[in-house]
Amino acid sequence: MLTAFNKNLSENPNRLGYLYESNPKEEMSKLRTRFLKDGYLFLKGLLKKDDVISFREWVFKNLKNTGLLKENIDPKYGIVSDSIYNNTNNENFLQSGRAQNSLVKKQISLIVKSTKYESFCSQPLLSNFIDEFIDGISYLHKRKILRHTLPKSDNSTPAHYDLIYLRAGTNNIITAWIPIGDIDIEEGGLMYLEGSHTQGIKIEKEFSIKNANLSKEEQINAFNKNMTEGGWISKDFPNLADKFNTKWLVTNFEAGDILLHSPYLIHASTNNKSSKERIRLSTDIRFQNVNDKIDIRWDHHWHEDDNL
Ligand SMILES: O=C(O)CCC(=O)C(=O)O
Repeated sequence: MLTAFNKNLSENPNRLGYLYESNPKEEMSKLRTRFLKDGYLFLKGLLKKDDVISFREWVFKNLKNTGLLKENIDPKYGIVSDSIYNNTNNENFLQSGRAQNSLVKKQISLIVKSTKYESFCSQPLLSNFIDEFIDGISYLHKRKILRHTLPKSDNSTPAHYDLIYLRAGTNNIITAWIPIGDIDIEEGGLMYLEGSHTQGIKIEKEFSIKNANLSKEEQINAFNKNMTEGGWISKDFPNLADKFNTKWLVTNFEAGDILLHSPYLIHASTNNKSSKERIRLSTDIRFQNVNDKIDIRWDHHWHEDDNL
């Protein structure tokens, strides 16, 4: 059963579907056309499975002494320790679904700045693909988000589209969401609201009309007075699918898979209900053509108190 924010997404099977798999070796023109039509590409096995697993292992090894992981189990499995729930500041925990204890936060802020993470995110298999896909030289935004979503958390990512947070640059942004290890459907990987990039364009137009009287600085602010809390579109996912008469698209992710999405596509995630008590590890990073206008607010390292 898929749940998020106390709603059951599995209740109406007509509102759920699977992501369409693309082969990264398909002709680039076909992949570009599919991205424009669907607002996303689910690239099966773009990265080498072993490289992804070994990066996962490295991340969890560096979180070993924080109390996050169950002891006496190889850290690469990312099995959560029960004690983390006791050490967690509940309010923040509920907001993010991520451990908020200071050791974990400190360690993650170091990992985010590491050469290993930088090179994982800019590895040639991905950067060459993006360069070819945009037919130019890609730029990777420095603010790269590394998420570890805990099982048994009531929280997940509310529905939103990315441009809300990136309004001060080009709208030709491509987000890459990378599962760092396998993420089964019930472990709450990313999901897309089918066809919603067209809605995202409309919603953003409405916001720009509402925001027109605000200062330039407020207009680009995802948290200005016209936005909902956190810049989210909704926390009621079944209702959103009904409203737009569409489906949430989910899948079982394997290490090596990658999602690419348009900055207007509405996406979210469900609760991590891992029966293996496995932490959902992923990163989401943003690319654009280096020639296009860059939102300089993204020129810093992400950290756990970054509001994203
Ligand atoms: O991983 C998540 O739960 C959210 C990721 C996200 O919002 C994104 O990739 O843009």
